[in-house]
Amino acid sequence: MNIQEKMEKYLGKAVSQADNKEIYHALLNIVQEMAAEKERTDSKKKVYYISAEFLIGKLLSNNMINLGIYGEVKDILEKNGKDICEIEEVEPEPSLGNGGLGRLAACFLDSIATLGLAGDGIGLNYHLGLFKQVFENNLQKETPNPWIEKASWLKKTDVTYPVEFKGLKVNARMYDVEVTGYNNKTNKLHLFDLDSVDDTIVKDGIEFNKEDIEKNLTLFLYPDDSDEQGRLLRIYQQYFMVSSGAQLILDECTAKGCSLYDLPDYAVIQINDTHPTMVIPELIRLLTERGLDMDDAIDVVSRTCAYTNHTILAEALEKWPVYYLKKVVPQLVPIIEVLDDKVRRKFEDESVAIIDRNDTVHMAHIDIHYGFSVNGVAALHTEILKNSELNNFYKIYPEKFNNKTNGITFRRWLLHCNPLLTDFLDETIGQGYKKDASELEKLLEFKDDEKVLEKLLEIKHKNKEALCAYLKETQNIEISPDTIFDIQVKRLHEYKRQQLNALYIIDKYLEIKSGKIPAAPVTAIFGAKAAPAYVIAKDIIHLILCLQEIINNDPEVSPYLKVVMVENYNVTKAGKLIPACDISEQISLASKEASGTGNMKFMLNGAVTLGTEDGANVEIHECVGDDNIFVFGASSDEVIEHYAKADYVAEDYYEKNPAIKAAIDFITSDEMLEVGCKENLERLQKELINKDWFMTLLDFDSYKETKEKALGAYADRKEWAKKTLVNIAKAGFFSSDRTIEEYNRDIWHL
Ligand code: 26Q
Repeated sequence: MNIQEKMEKYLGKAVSQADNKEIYHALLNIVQEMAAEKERTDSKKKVYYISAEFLIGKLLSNNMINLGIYGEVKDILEKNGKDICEIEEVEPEPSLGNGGLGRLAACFLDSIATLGLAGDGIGLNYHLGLFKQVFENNLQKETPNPWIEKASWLKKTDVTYPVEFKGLKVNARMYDVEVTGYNNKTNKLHLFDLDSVDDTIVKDGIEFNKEDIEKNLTLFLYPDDSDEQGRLLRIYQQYFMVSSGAQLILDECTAKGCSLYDLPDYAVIQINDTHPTMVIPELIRLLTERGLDMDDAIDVVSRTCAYTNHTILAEALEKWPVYYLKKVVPQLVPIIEVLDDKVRRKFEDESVAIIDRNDTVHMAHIDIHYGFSVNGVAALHTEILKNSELNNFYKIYPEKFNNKTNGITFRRWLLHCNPLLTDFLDETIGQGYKKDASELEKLLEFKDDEKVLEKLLEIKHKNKEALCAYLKETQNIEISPDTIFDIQVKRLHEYKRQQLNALYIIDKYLEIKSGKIPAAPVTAIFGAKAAPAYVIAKDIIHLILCLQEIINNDPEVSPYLKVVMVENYNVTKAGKLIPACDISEQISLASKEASGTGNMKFMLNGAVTLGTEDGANVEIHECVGDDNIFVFGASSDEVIEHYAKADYVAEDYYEKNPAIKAAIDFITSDEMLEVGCKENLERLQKELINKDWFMTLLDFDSYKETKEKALGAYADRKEWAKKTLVNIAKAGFFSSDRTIEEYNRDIWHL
């Protein structure tokens, strides 16, 4: 049966007679069947990528691309008067991640399957995912994001595991999502859930009873942790995930005939940040229950687990008071005490202890002592871990530390989101780059080919037109594709410095008002969710929304400058924004962004980076050279020194730099107070003058100067097109296929 016949059999009618929803369900069904036929059965050793987040995005089109039927389906639909893009709209987006870390896990699953490696994901099936963001009165409001429908990518299985908390026994049920490889076998993402979870306990936004664990356990991703109840719930979630995961791993290995002593020959567990760290004591517990003595169990687990660090922000490193663990998972406490005791016997250095003097458990320390590999996610990040943040550990275990610079899957971030560019690359350099991303460099031969350069500009313009239409339809905002699209999309965090971009916008607005007309009109586009309890982050969103209202409605300014804050930024929206970008804003305070992966997506789609020497920006700079990136700001060494000396005083910059003063004063100007909330705006203003922990003002002048250079360079269309071309050509290194090959070569040995 061909695909059209299959569709019609499922539909019970002609494709032309079916509506978009019916067609989506037919395709979902067919794709799931095809994916299942390619399931892998044949491996001894497997990697288990365990993560509290998998930001997989919509799956239909990507699965069809990977199964090699996308083109055929698109044609069938077209012949029957249907549009694949409209079918895509029907699919809800699972929001099972916050941002980079979750999206990385999704890209990795794609690459593991594409490279034909045996590797499954283990995570949680959050019913309402991360909240959905809506804007009301220029403020972020949070609402639930229900994404699970009767027919979805989730396949309910009969596999269940008992999980025990203090005073509560539950059964975890496993759901599976097929992970298709590009022209290759299918792996699985196992998501654990609890049958008794009840969505109806959510009231008023995202409020719910945090104590009713049987009803709330997998309701939301990372529920608000601003109070103790929220933090305890996080521990419930984490333990639920790792206990079910550990039981699954042991079951699969023993089914393959593995003796528990040989676990490392059958399984490697990649721990995605510290959120799944309890898998270490839990596995030790399960192994001792199954007959190993403690020392053997510790040895086996230590040779099975590997840890990836994604942050150097102290406040993001997980530390749990022992009494929290005693309240939720008392069975792990004696094991963690043994782990701590062994460390204390071996090392005098208090800073490497697992349980500190305040009876707090440092989760990362468990991973480092009792895992065999510790990796950072970009070259600079790994160096900072080795030389400062984790230096005391590096001195003990230099052989464990290694770098794995992040990557992105080109299937989603080029083939799917930018078909125009993909087709043009196919015509120009052949299709080899789809399997071997380094072949993108063939594009460099065309650096002086006028036709190729013109074509790249034309594709970008078309993608900008498509974004304009989308923003008009979804947010009723009108922008022009003939302006420079300057885009900053990522989670809202002070260290990412959306506020620096906002101050620049205010500065520009004030210049235009005073009669200084910019050479080229700019559209500044933002997209960002803020954690519900992160007050200053929400104030920054408020600032941007107020600027949007003021600037876009000012006829003196809006011909030259517009501001767009995209609502509910997610994977789907990323797919529409990134191909349309001219300037990619990657402006974190140097040393703070572990890697970044948005930076790579923009580069691959021909945007030019405006960025600090931070995270993977450093490697992007090395790849494209000085002429094809705009770099500014203090270096990571300088920043680290400022923190060490505590000599950065924001107020000095405010007092001594008139442009900075004017921009910051504007935050509480009459215009702003007319559209915004006094309390929020004053709080943000005070924060910037008196604290500014992430040194926004330190880099203001250098940002402004470099941004002007970038905007100026855009005017020479041919030279700009060359920069675009070099960025695309050099993006091959940032394929997650390369990253996964390195994980396998150095850590997993599958
Ligand atoms: C921890 C404890 C308590 C509450 C929340 C958390 C928590 C939740 C999510 C801590 C961190 C996260 C997510 C982190 C994250 O997304 N990190 C990003 O990882 C990317 C992939 O490696 C990097 O590219 C980014 O630089 C890094 O910020």
